[in-house]
Formats: sequence, structure tokens, C-alpha cells
Amino acid sequence: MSEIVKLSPPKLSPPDGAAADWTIPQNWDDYSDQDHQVWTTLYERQTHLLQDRACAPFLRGLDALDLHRGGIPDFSRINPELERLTGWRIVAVPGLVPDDVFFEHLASRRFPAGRFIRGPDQLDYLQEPDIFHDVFGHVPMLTDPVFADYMAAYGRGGRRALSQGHLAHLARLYWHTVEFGLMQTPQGLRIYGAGIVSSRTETAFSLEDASPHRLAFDLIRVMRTPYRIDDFQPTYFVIPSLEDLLEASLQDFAPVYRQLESLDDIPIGEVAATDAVIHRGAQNYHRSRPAAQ
Ligand code: HBI
Ligand code: FE
Repeated sequence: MSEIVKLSPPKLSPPDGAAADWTIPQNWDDYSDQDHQVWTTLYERQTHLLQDRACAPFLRGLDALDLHRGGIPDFSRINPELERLTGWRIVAVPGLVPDDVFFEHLASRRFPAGRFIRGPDQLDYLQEPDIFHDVFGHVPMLTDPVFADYMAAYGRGGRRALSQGHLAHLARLYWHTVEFGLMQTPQGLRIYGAGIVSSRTETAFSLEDASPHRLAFDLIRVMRTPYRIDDFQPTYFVIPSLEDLLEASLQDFAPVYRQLESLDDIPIGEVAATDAVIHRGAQNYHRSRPAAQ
């Protein structure tokens, strides 16, 4: 079962105690022993699963930031090393923040991470991104200079997309790369998407299950493709390298948006004649589970 279900957009004014940019203090001392134990349980379980499934930049990032030591990471301990590596730092937020706030943070190399952690009874299912999804899932990749540049470029693109009414297309790019992206490597397909690496069940499904399609990444194709928020992805997009992803994000999107205006969405789970198919899935998983109403 997919673990992160994004709720409806949050209300538009910061909650009490949050700054105008929705940041809050992490208050690391307030975490309970149970909170730290949940982190450690999830960390040990996922790193065991990810050894031969996550891409090398992700695994290097885990080591560089020493995320396993002592339960929930203290941002004030991690940020100096993260900033030294790529200029990024983690800021705590109460949960999902409005898109314009989110893009502003990314463009300024600040990753907004939920401060709370799921309970021991929610290890496999979560309503909203918690600190494990955000910090374990997203932050290790931010130690890679190329991906770090991609995320900052995405933030700048998001601000423009908002002003041009193309947020939905840009959110799809985020979803099919940052959250659920796969990449080609000499050792085979590897995961870089945060939504997959933080999910016990989707880690194997995305790489090894015969059900989903795996298609070569193409910017316009990805922007034409809706995504699931309630279950595994029926289709995963595969980049040749992080450099290719960064290059795709640095182009001027205006002609891309113009092309999209005359192109229909491609229904979830379908393969288009123009697709470069890496694996044509049987789609049996999704046929057996009707989409959430
Ligand atoms: N806020 N904290 C937080 N984390 C996210 O991943 C996030 C968000 N707000 C908006 C958002 N993601 C999505 O709309 C992106 O696709 C833009
Ligand atoms: Fe996420």
C-alpha cells in the first residue's frame, strides 16, 4: 500500500507558532523515546531493503549525514554537513505547506520537513509526510550536487508554473521524479524517489513486480501523466542519469507548456505508441484493486 497520501491543500495562513514561511522550531528535545524508536525501526528496516535497490547517491547521502545515529536526526546537527555539501538545509514545518511557500523554500535550498513522526501503529501507512518520509526519503539525495541543483531548479520552475497556471503539470514532474523516480545504472534499475525509498512495500514493487510499466523518462510524457495518491504507481519513469534530469529541468518550459495545451493526458496505466518501454507491465496489481473513489 502506498504510504504517503497527500491531503487536500492546507489552509493559506501559517498555523499558530509558525513563521510567515511556515517554518517552526524542530524542538528536538521534545521527541519521546517512542518517537526515536519508531525512527530507528523504520531506518533499520528500510536500509536493509535498500542495499541493492536504492541508487548510489542515496546510499552515499545516508552515510554522509550519518542518519542512523541516535534516532530522529537533529536538524542542527545535520544542516552544517548538508550545507557544506550542496548548500541545502532542512527546515521544520507542521506538515504540507501551500505550493507557493513550498516552491519558495526549494528555490532557496531549504527542504521543508514535517516535524512529527508517525506512531508505532502506523509504520506502514501514513496520511501525510512525516519526518521519516521527508528526512529519510528526500534529504539523502540532496547531498548529491546534481540532484541538489535539480531540486532548486524545480523550486524556481514551480514559482513560474504557479504564475502561468501550470502547477498541475509541474506537480506531475515532481511526483514522477522526486517522489517515485527510478534510474538506469550499470547494475540495473535503481530507486531515487523518496516516496519509494521510505515505503517498505513499494521498494520491491517498483523494481521487481511484473505489474507496473517502466517507461523511459520524457518531460512532456511525464507532465501528461496523472499519478495515484492512494496506492502504488501503475507506471514508473526511468531517467538515464541525474544529469539528464537536471538538463530537462533547466530548459525553458514555455514551449513545453504550449505543446501541452494541445495534448491530452495519458490515462494512468496506459502505454502510448510513442513511449520507450523498458518493461511493459501486466497491470494485474491495479486491475485487482479498483481506484479509490
Ligand atoms: N509541502 N511540506 C510539504 N512537502 C511537500 O512535499 C509538499 C508540500 N506542499 C506542496 C507539495 N508538496 C506538492 O504540491 C508538490 O507537488 C508541489
Ligand atoms: Fe515527499
